[in-house]
Amino acid sequence: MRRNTFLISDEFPRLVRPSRSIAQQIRDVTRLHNDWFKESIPLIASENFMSPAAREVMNSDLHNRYAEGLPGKRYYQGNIYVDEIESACEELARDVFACKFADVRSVSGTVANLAVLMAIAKPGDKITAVGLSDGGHLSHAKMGAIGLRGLRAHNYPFDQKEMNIDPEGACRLIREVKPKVALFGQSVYLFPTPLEELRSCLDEVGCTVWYDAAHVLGLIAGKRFQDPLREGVDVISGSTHKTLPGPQHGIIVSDLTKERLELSLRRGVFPGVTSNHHLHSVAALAVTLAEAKEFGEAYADQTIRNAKSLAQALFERGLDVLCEQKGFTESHTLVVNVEEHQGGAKVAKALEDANVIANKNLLPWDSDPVHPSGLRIGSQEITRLGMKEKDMADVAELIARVVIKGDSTADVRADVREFKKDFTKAHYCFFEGEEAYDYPRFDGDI
Ligand code: DSN
Repeated sequence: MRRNTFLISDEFPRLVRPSRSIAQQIRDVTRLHNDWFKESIPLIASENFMSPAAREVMNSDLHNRYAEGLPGKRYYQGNIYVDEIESACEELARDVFACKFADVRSVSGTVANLAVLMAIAKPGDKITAVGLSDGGHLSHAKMGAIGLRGLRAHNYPFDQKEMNIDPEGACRLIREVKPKVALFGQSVYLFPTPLEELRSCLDEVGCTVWYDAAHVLGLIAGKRFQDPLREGVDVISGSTHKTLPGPQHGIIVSDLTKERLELSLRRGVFPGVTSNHHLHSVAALAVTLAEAKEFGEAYADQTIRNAKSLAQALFERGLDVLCEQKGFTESHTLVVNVEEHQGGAKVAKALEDANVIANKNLLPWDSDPVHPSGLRIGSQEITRLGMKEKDMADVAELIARVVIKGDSTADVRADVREFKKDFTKAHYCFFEGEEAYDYPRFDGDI
């Protein structure tokens, strides 16, 4: 059975095979993983798959090279084509996000956040952010990047019914704390941040307004959800592999509304928090941004429509999907309170057993991160696999059979496999219709 491959001994916490056989087994297990996802319904709100064209450049010699610095100002030779690719990637990012500045060298979203923190704040400064249980990200918390930079964090009051920052309370906090930086953005992101409502108090305090768009970057690229740079934000950071279906990488964009911002952001990224910046990922990001220009609006539209339809279909089957009165969501994410069905951890595990991959999540009233009451679901990856509103009823039924009806997970798994056969190809990209999860395989064993 794929769930226990005996790669590591149960008795001794170390590898138990000769190296050649371990390498072979790693190949086998990796292939099992790929095959498993092909037969599963992927609903993790922070994941996606790269397009065939992005995958091709990702699997290139660029991966083997170094290119510290900026195009034309490198510390290494061998960067003639790298410079072209990186310059094109920056230009595409400026175009897609309609802004003056883009840096595409952060190797992840959290690294991009660290770079922004290096650029716009000093140890001891105050920052306001969304709290973890309200959907804030680890890097926005004391235990993450904000703490590492030595900042003092204050969390906005959160309206649990609206599943959003309480604008009046947030304005009061901002006026009282007078932060150097006001940070927005969430990992459970159902509705746009009320930036317009916060604008006068942010202007009054004069803080730098920073928006972590990781979860909704692909929606913003598709001109949906919200337009932070036009709503008073100075800097956007993000990972590039959630709703934006690119490589695991990071990005920073800005309209350079504050003095010296360009230089500080550049220095924050390099030499601040990166040396080499994963050139294969920059190429894959460039291809992804080119695809976002062409297909981004249709993809973002369908992603949001699917999230709403899936939420409605789950709600109709008796699940406690949050924010029914507000149409459940305006993003790719929906959240279900599964406390009465044994909680998020058990429900997510049972769904995994049925090849439905989603994750447990803290809800604003939870305190135990190991046993939260929420289940977070994202519609972006299934949208890229070609699912539409009508398919959401099938997905909801498969989920409800596990969570509500208590059907055997083996039975549901068999039905998920059958259902998924129609959804294995990539959409909203160049080479549309190519297999989504196929990777090169060599013949023969190691
Ligand atoms: N914590 C990740 C998530 O939202 O799943 C993002 O880094």
